[in-house]
Amino acid sequence: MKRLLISTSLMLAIVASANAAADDGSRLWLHDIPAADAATSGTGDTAPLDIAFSELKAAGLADSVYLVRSNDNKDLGPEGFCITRNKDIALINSPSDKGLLYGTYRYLQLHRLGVAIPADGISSGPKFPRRILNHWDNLDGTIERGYAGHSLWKWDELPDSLSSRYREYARANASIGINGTVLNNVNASPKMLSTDYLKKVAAIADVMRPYGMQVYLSVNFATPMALDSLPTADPLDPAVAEWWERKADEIYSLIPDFGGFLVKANSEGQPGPHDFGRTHADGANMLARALAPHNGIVMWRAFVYSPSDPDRAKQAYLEFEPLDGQFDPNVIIQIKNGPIDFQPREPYSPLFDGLHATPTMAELQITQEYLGHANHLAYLAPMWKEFFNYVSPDSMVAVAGVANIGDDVNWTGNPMAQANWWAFGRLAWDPSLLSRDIADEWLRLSVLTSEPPADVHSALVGMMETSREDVVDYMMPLGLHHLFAFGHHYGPEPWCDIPGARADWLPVYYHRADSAGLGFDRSSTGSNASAQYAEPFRSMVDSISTCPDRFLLWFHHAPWNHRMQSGKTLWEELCYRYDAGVKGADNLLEAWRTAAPWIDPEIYSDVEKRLLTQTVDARWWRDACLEYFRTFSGLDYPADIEQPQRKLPDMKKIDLGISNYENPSIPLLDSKR
Ligand code: GCW
Repeated sequence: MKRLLISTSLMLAIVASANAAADDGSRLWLHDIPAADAATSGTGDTAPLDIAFSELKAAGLADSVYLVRSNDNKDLGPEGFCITRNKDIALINSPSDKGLLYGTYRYLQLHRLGVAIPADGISSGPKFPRRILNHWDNLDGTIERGYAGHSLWKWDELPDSLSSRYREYARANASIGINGTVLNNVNASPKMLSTDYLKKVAAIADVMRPYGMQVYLSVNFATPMALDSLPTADPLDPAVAEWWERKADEIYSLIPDFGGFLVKANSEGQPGPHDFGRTHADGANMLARALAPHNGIVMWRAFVYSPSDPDRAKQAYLEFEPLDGQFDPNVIIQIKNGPIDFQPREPYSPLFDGLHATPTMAELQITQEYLGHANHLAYLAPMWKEFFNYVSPDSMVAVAGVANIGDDVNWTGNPMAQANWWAFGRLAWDPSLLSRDIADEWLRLSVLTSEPPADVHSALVGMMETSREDVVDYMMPLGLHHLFAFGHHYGPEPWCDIPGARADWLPVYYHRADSAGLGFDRSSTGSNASAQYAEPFRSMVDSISTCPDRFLLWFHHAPWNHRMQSGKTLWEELCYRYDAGVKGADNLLEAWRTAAPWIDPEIYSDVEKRLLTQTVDARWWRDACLEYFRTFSGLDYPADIEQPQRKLPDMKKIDLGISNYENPSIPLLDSKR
């Protein structure tokens, strides 16, 4: 066993700094550990170890924690670690320096949480070798679907000037085990691969490296044409393949540990191999061959929906399943969790069932594009757990999360949305963790200034746990999806029908309300999307009598008087679901208010304002959807729900859609609360 024992003499007491000054949210879950003290100039192979020492030193634990590099726990993978205790000394043990860094951060978290290391120690290794953030950041500093300010990456200042936030970002990610970042939007500018920009990327990569983070880039498939005037980007043209090989050589000469490419091809107007009569496999493999000599990978997205079938939910499977087995080994197909697009609830994507001979990875969305942006609380760990319940993490080689991070002081706009960044990292490391434990730790490491009474604490955890389901209930319960106003994906416009727009961008395409009922028939009597799933899910959702209520209107056009599993009719259940969503939003606010004394005042009032907006928006959603669907059902509301307040003609007069794209908001009609 190779051993490396190090300790320093400094012994400081941990000082809870959270109470000392107003909290602007910038310190994330790393509160008590002063970032400046944990700075390191370390570069090269031992940099993660240098950082681990600095962190322990800054926390005053350098004397009581030993880092041991050993090969004893190989089955936890190269990044895994064990923490054991011998009297007053903690031993962190890993085969790699990166593993020691991860173990150190975990130890520091447990220490702050007051969790004692059990007698048999703690062993932990990451489920997915690649745990990656995807930034949809544009080179002009805007962020597609970003709600926390502008991009962190200051391209105009790079490479000469480095924002201090790059290191803070790397550190935050390392502290939760995230080991990769795609810096730019999948709607990628060809300029990203210009030499000038690659030097900027290299400067960022130098900051990420000591923290164990690899940098990746999204690439535009037609870059050789746009950047170097090649007449084609045909993947089977030798000159094109050679261009990419040279580009890869250039990238690796600047960034030796570059991770690889993420590609959105032939999707929403992006160029791709289909433009040249080639397949996704032709395109992906050509890039993969350019990267293979450098150990780089291609993450090829399956988010495609060329209208080859009248049901958009089927299209990714239709395009990719026939290509199974045709991809090079360093290609991973990156699949959104659901078949459409990050809706508040979707069934899992059947493409996970369709690819057997091709490595896959899940793309989850941390930014709340469809869950109330930075205004609404929606703690997403329960949603991701739900997904991993259907699709085994064992079937994937990596996981990506579309980041919710911008240059706002508190990183994520809504302070509570930091929990989703944290939760993504925690679940990417270990998808078997419980979402309530993840929430509990985050609350104690980030938001709470001192420990509240047990009932308050559990109300806070409870509010996080139910919040996503509340959003589903007041926006799109029972399998409804995409009822958003056109463009910004914030407010409801179930009636939205824009002449000339793609049908599958419009709510009426998805909900199909008529006097007979509601929902999209994707069963064998309809589009037969259910047939893309493996058994037993296929049969379960195909039959209206066994389809779970939560997916009913995704898979069936159900009659208004359909008997739900609850025993209520569809119409009644719909009304009660929207009502439950509104009540749920009220409860979130209530729970938050009970916790006020234990939360920093600045964060408290910021979140309170947002929760208030959420209660108003929830009612707007309920009113818009129920009033509109009632024009089809012709039925009355149950007497025991809070009755919708607004009338359809009034709501239709307010344009929540494309003309308010830049600054979506639902007018605060009811802010008296
Ligand atoms: O959800 C849709 C978004 C687009 C996004 C696209 C994608 C980056 O509305 O903004 O583009 O998905 O995932 O490619």
